[in-house]
Amino acid sequence: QNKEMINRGLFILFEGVDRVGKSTQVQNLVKFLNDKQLSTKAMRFPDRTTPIGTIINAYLQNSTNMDDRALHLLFSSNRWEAKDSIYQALNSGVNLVVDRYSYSGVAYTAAKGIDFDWCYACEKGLPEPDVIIYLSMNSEDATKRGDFGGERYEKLEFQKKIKDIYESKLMTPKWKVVDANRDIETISKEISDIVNKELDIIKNKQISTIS
Ligand code: NYM
Ligand code: MG
Repeated sequence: QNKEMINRGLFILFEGVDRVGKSTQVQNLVKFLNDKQLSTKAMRFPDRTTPIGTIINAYLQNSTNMDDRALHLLFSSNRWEAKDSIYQALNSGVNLVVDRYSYSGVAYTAAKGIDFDWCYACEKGLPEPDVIIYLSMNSEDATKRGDFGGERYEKLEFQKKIKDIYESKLMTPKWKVVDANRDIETISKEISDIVNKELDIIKNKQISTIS
């Protein structure tokens, strides 16, 4: 088949604080798109399966400590090391549904009081998502959800700071804000409607980079 005839894949990103239901919605959207015969893969950051991801995982599970900036750069490296496979998937027509990316990186480190622009700088040049879906929920409700509190960062006061950085410094009019405090099917339906609209608009645009 002629290469020009393949539409590139869409880069769809889910962002939000811990326990808002991103992973569930990623799974549901991947299934929705594959059921429509649109080849789609899930991806997540941090990718804990690489050597860099192993170090990040040890930190998140509280078994090692690390300088905040050193850790930030590892999270960023963990995206840079995935860059080629992101382009490869998109250019071969595979949609990617991604659970966290650069915006998590900036929000979580800046919430520690580290300069926002410093945090953002190492993300510049990475492939940019076409669609960003931000799952929004009140921090008190999110922290009451099952499994919350097991990993580092899962503390109410810190979660509120992260939410504030997402919503006051990272969010642009392009972000799709979805109310995550509803039942799973209602949320999935709203998300699949959003993505259906974007599929047609975006498929002929070049992949841009974070700037
Ligand atoms: N996290 C995630 C960061 O601090 N920086 C990053 O760049 C990324 C991608 O890792 N609490 C944090 C957010 C989460 C934690 O992610 C693990 P998850 O989605 O819970 O596996
Ligand atoms: Mg988590």
